[in-house]
Amino acid sequence: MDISILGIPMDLGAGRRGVDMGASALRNAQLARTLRDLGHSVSDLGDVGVAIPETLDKHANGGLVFLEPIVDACRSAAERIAALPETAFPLTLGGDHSVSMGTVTGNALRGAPAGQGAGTRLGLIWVDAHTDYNTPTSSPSGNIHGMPVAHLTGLGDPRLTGLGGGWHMRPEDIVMIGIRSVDTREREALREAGIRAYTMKDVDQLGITRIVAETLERLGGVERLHVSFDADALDPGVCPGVGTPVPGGLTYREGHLLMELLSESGRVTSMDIVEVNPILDTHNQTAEVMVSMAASLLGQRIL
Ligand code: DIR
Ligand code: MN
Ligand code: MN
Ligand code: MN
Repeated sequence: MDISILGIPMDLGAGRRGVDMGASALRNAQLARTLRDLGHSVSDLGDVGVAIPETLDKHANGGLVFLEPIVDACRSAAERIAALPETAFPLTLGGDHSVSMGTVTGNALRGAPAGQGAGTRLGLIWVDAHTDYNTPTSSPSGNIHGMPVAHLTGLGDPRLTGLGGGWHMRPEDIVMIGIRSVDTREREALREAGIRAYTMKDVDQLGITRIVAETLERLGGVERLHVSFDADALDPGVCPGVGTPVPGGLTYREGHLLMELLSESGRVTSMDIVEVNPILDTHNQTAEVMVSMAASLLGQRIL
């Protein structure tokens, strides 16, 4: 495969500093070499430009912290990804999870005809402890990294929902896995939208194998399939370098089995790795684990 790595070193959407260094930590953990060793051709496109928080007025936009620079970074990421050749596999590195408003949009717009609402039908597998389905009005924290999925479906601030020029995700094309932290109003909105979310209880009860089978069946009709992997989906013992750790997460093997089965399906066309925070990590363990997850999704096998 032709893999295109793109970094979005942004921590403007998170409550704690340091995820802007995640892309660098993943590169340092031998991401490109690991994927080349699997036989892929890998090109690193470098980073999208992101504003430095210390140079900005935090509340320039009535309440929504750092909204404008987040929109700018997401737009740059979307444009870069949308312009990639059809055959490329974009592997995007955050950054906090608000970068996925740009990456998912860019992937949906690849090869799409120009025009209002244009875009391919993209399936989204959101691997996360959180559902990230807050809007500016429902969010208890005000942090935009808790809001990307809602904005991708068209709910929330028009500057963020407008990134796709009228294109939005269909809620029925979204599946979440690893969920164990949902805010009250977020829960109501998720139910209303009809998004399929597999909680950690579902992982315990059904197992990853059945969850992947159901997910691939549900997303049978999509043209592209994007995996957005928040490092906090994995248990904090496995990935300690995250800003919002929640106990009771996916084990190391559950994470790998999920990636291995998705890889075997041959249907995944792009991936994000987000929320790796080297400041909070121990010896780059979280970046190393996330590189191994990408390797499993991109064809690494035990035998
Ligand atoms: C919480 C935490 N639901 C919020 N979200 C996080 O701030 O909206 N998402 N940490 O990754
Ligand atoms: Mn997230
Ligand atoms: Mn999360
Ligand atoms: Mn987050």
